Amino acid sequence: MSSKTHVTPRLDEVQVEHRGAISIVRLCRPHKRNAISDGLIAAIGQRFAELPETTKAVVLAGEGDHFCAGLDLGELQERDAVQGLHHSRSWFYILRELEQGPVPIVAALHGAVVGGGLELAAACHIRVADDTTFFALPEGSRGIFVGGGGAVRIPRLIGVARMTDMMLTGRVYNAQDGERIGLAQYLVPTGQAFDKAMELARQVAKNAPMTNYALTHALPRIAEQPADQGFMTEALMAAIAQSAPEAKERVRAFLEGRAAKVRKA
Ligand code: 1HE
Repeated sequence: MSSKTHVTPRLDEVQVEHRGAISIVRLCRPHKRNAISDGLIAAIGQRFAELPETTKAVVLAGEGDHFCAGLDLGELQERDAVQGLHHSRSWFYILRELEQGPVPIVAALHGAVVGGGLELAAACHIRVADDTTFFALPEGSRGIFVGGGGAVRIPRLIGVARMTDMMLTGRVYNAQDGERIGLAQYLVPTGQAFDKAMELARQVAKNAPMTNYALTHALPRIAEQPADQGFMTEALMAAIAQSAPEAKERVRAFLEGRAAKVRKA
């Protein structure tokens, strides 16, 4: 974390468990509703940086009744402008490492997914919400602004107009409406977000590694490029992916009737 090397990661507040090819990263600060302190964001960065090569997908979850209450507002009070700039940059650095990291991340959401908690979720690749989930950006009412990459990532999910409304008016989206507008791709009954996220992560882990690499590294960049450059990057990525021996074998398996067909949903 370039500008915040003095921060001691609170590794006790971000626990990791490995289940085969899936690693579970869990925010464990439930008494503060998983509010993200400097030590907690540093620990998230360290936990992801230390994932073993055997990890093929991650489920990110929160302990307690809420996924994450956002920035630890207690620490905000002590920061001046320059420290605030470095603080924001440290979030960008860490969340970019998640978004463009080695493996896809499935966020299992429940309860509050607010402020920096929504920014964290937005850096993940798939979001699964259960019925208890609610989404908000209370920064507006706290007199501040997003600062963890939300101004870039959240409009990509829901559009500038909806994010502007959320911050101007304090609008809270419930789970159903959150899924409808694109804050989550999946909506499941209460208490089932983690299991659904695990199921999806297992599916993701079965993909050819180059496909997952293309989705975590190439797609976010292509989406930011002007169309003409994006088409070229896409073509280059496609050429690399299809030339991998694993891609050839998977296509052969389908042609020989050994692979699953796409079934009607
Ligand atoms: C906190 C935080 C926090 C809880 N920073 N301490 N985020 C917010 O503005 C959301 C603020 N939090 C809430 O609205 C509510 O706490 C919740 C809806 C998330 C949960 O409500 P509830 O009733 O379950 O819990 P609680 O009683 O409000 O909170 C329990 C404790 O957690 C309490 O501390 P305690 O010592 O009195 O027990 C709260 O003070 C503490 N707590 N949330 C610090 N956020 C990169 S920039 C991002 C900018 C932002 O994220 S701004 C939005 C911040």
